[in-house]
Amino acid sequence: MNPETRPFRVALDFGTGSLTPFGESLVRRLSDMAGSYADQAAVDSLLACGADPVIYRAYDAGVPHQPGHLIFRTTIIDAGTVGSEFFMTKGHHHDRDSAELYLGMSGQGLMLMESREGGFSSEELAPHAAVYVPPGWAHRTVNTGTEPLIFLAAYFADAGHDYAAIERSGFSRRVHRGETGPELRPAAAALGEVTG
Ligand code: PAN
Ligand code: ZN
Repeated sequence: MNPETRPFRVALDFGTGSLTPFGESLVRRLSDMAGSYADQAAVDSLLACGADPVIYRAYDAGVPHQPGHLIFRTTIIDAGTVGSEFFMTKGHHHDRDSAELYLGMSGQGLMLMESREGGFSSEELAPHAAVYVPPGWAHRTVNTGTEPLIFLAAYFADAGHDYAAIERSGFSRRVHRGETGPELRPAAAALGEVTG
């Protein structure tokens, strides 16, 4: 434990996701997420016409990354799609398998979770809902609504983030805007739809 860390409080704005007095710690644009979306033609044409939208941002409470501490941060995923696939986070495993707790603050979304053993689960994330991510489950959050999706996540300070496996093989399911609402589709089928 860092003996210099005193108890503190932050102001949480449920409407914007800001975490005062802290500033934005992360901004990910479409160009930062190469390969994440199934429809590469849609990615290319957005980038070619100069549109490189911000997909999501995060505010971090600045807790030290030392064992025993609990990191917490808000994420704001804008509403939108790339092709028919909803805006989402890159998704990751934690280097050290450990749990994480998500709390919905505003908007409507879906969490995709996948275990190292091939298990899959999806849970809706919305205000008044908390989603528990057990140790060893990769997680990605998808904004399935028309407003920004805002949530708070808390995880162990020594968990670390491993993006490589997800960048390599993605999640087994993708979330698309369907005729009647969000549709969870097998990743292979989603790719087939784009290329076929
Ligand atoms: C979250 C995520 C945040 C951004 O705080 O880090 O939503 O998503 P990516 O890290 O996948 O870009 C969390 O799960 N932290 O562990
Ligand atoms: Zn995480």
